Amino acid sequence: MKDKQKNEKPETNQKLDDLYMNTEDGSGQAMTTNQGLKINDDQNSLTAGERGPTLMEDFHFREKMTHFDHERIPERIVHARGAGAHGYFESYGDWSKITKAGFLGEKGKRTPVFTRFSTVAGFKGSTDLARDVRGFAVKFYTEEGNYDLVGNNMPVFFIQDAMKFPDLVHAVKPEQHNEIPQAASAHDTFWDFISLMPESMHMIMWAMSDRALPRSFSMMEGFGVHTFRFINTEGKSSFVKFHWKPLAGTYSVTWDEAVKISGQDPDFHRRDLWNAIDSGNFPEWELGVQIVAEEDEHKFDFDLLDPTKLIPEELVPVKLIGKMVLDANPTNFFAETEQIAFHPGHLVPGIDFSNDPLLQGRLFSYTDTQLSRLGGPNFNEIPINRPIAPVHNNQRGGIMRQTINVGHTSYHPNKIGGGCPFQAKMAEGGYVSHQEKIEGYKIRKRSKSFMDHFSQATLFFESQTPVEQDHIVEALRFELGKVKSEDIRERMVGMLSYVNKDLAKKVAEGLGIDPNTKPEDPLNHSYPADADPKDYQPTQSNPSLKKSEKLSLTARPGKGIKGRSIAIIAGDGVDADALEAYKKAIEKEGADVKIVAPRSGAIKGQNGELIKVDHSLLTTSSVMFDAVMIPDGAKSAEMLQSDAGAIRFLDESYKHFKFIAIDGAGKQVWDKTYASKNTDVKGVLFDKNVQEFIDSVAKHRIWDRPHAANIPV
Ligand code: HDE
Repeated sequence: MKDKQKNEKPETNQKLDDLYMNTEDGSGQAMTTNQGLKINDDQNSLTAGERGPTLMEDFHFREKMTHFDHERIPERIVHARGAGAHGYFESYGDWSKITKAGFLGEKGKRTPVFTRFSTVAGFKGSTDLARDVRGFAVKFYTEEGNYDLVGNNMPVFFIQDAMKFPDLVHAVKPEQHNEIPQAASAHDTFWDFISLMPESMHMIMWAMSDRALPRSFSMMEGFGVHTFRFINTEGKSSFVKFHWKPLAGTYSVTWDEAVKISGQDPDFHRRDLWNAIDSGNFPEWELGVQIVAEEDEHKFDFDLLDPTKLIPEELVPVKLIGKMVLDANPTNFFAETEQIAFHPGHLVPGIDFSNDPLLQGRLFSYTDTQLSRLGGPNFNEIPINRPIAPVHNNQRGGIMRQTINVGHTSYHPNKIGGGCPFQAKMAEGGYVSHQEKIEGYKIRKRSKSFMDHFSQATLFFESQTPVEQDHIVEALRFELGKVKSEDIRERMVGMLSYVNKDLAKKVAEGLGIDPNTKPEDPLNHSYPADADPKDYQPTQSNPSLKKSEKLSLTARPGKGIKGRSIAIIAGDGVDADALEAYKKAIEKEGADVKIVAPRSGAIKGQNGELIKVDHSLLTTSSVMFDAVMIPDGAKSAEMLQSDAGAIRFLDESYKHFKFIAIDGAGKQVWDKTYASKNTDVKGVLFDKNVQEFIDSVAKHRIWDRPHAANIPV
């Protein structure tokens, strides 16, 4: 791997080459001021006498301190915490029959991308493992200009109209009086708002499911959420929904792990992405599309323009059209990941909007927010944001303008400048918005076709496996358990009873409220002052599809164990050959192995070999790993069985449904655990070969462990 920190010129793609022009490398160079003056003393201020005051003329001190004082920019109002990487997108074919987008027009065509993943509610320094939606934003640097697919890891949204976005965000962010809690929806204002907005119920099911706790960015799906339009080379339009499908499969962690990971390593996802790329295990997703012909727009029992609805894959299959590979870490977090500015309105010919009212509102918000976040209208000139396609127009000036526009004219039409820059004909790549006939009154009113708020919430819940359903119940018990207001809890139980009676009953039991709590009347509080509330109450269609198996995380297993992390716990006297063979076999499959021992530094193998320790039992814990292994070695087992950290590691792994491999004398360590007291122990492999362990880890977790919840760690 190239070490980009040393500023070697990366060769991977055109965008990285473009960024290289703006890099700076101080190695072997003298330190200078921002004016290029060589600095002789960077340690001491210029003072009047040895013990006297600092002088105003100390230009070096002033420059250094002033720059430092202004180092921060406002964090994103939502999606503040994120991590990103460079890579490429490769088209699987020539898709010009459905879209004329050039980057999808040729088999094997590669386009550079930068992808940023994020949580939504937490501040920039919050934990990666908050229960939250994840942002999944991809900037394609195409030859026809930048195309941004700014999606989430859930295919629907909380609200139907952008007008409600500031309310939603104010409700979920820390409460305004005391700025508590951080990166958590488990508080009164969020659930107060939600309990009055039945349209949020489908998204609530997703947000309370395991989707909100991904194991890794590389193990989550991405969705464009809104319905967009594709326009083909003949100008024919169809509706399209975008999907990203991870090749590693879709996997999550449990809530108990998430809470513990947040303490152990709040950078868990960020580090995982960085390490995977650094070690050459590049994360990959396939881009999928669901295409709906224009004439089929009204054939569904929901409205395609309603962002609280998805198109079940059983109704319209996902067609895979390309692959994204993230293969280069950023060189500098601030310059790239922080300064990147996405916008769902950054389009290329062949892609257009639908009239989804949430999407329409987003089209205003994303440029607007950059004006305060990045300080002015020239943020498109920041290296990570500038297209690889040439930029020519008559926009001029503004704070921090970088481009030096030549010539006399900055208007159109002109003759002095030869009419340039000229407008491009459609055939030359000029963007033409799709013509759509619109007739109607200017009104503020939600369409009746948007009013079925529960059918898909029910579909989602009933399509989950029993384990996934239990997790939703537990999540709601936790979240609403943190809500102080009894009224809000009751309203929520009432609302949930429309999704699934059993779900509402179980949540009510956990909260200690009457499971027969009646839903509030009216249920929906989101209507105009002069409206009749009855006109805004949810309707219930009777969709033909009762179950959509693709909505379960289990529907998309990955192949193998690429991207997983495995702990081998060992002490002095371990069977070094066996340990080494195990490690090699696992690493060959693209997983990461760490040697964990009672102390840092190194341990000694049976025959005195030195084995480097990656973590002591103090600096890591089971929640950082997907599975654990204890190798043979009598002395090693003796050392580990008296180490509480090792015993807890095994018990906690068992509690979190992880596979455990125990070889030879390692059994003595296992026998010290709480877990070993169970008669019916599942997913613990005694003296099995490494392949069996690898095949088990590929299944991620063994959910069939009835006693797991009782392990007291
Ligand atoms: Fe965003 N959103 N959003 N959003 N969004 C932002 O833009 C907004 C929505 C999404 O990594 C902001 O540059 C409105 C849906 C991602 O930099 C802001 C509405 C989806 C990111 C904004 C929505 C998203 C953002 C804050 C409702 C999934 C992070 C900083 C109408 C399809 C991008 C910024 C990154 C960021 C507005 C709803 C995805 C304020 C008004 C739905 C992934 O402009």
